[in-house]
Amino acid sequence: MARNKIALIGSGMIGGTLAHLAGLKELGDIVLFDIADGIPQGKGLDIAQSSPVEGFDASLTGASDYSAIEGADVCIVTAGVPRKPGMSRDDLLGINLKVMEQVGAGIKKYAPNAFVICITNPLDAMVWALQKFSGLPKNKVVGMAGVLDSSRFRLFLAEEFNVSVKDITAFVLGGHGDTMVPLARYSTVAGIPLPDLIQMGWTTKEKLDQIIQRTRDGGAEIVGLLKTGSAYYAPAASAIEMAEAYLKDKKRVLPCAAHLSGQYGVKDMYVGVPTVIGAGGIERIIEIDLNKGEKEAFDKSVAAVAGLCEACINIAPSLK
Ligand code: A3D
Repeated sequence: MARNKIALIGSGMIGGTLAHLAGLKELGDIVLFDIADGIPQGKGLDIAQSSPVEGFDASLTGASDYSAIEGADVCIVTAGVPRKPGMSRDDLLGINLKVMEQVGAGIKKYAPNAFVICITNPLDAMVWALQKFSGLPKNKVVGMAGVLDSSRFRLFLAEEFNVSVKDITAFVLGGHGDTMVPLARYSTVAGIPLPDLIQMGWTTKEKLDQIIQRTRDGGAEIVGLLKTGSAYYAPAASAIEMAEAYLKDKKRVLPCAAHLSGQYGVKDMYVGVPTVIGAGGIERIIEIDLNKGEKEAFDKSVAAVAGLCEACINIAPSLK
């Protein structure tokens, strides 16, 4: 059986890290693509030269022509610009929307059967536009945000409770980052929900609120430290988990920005919800009952995403 083919569209900080992780995990042969000629070729060659040391078999090539992604099984899109200190994700909309138009056309022509994972910000609006520009089935185009947001939440909770990150599950809904909606009653330490842990004296409501706020600001905290760009190790690891779930038909339950067609009362938008990812792409969207406070927070998040989609339509009316 031939190896899977993974196309990384955008070979910057996240793209290079994706290539390294996909190689280490032997997910398939990897093509790095970027408009900055030389970068994808150089990163591909560098990572390929680590393969004898690490002991993985994968071909790594770089290109600045879309024909190189032909027949890809998975495309992971990071093309565009990241934030600098003082910028919000939404400030990137105008530039990155144009990039999504080019990327969508490239995928439509050369990799129409791929599972497409978008990472470019502002995430929920960019993945929505990318699906429309590419014309690929909605269950095959998904945004990475929830896995990262919940991973950040899990880390901070593990540190607070002094337990392994492995034993923490976190449940987040809504748009990426600032409007993320963490569901404390579905977030647990080995099955014990966070509200119970407050009662057991493991933490306090105030501490938990601080952790939730730090999670929401997780991206900005790293932008503030790096000063020249945004996070890339954890975002890359998160997208690789989604790609692996698809390629290995693992039926993982992962929070993703998925296309909603009425679930949670939302139509034709991408918003973070729990999904099942397997060989069919997004195979299921898990719809849970929200209580009043959760519903209010979720609706606020949806309204923020809707505003961004409107802004996209103003720039590119064909998206309507
Ligand atoms: P960066 O290192 O700048 O890489 C982006 C790459 O895209 C560069 O190499 C550019 O040359 C390339 N590029 C620009 N325009 C095009 C184009 N038209 N076609 C092909 N390639 C192009 O950024 P990064 O890797 O750090 O971040 C990439 C994106 O991910 C940014 O939009 C970030 O805001 C976003 N991001 C999202 C998350 C989420 O959780 C959703 C987290 C972190 C970063």
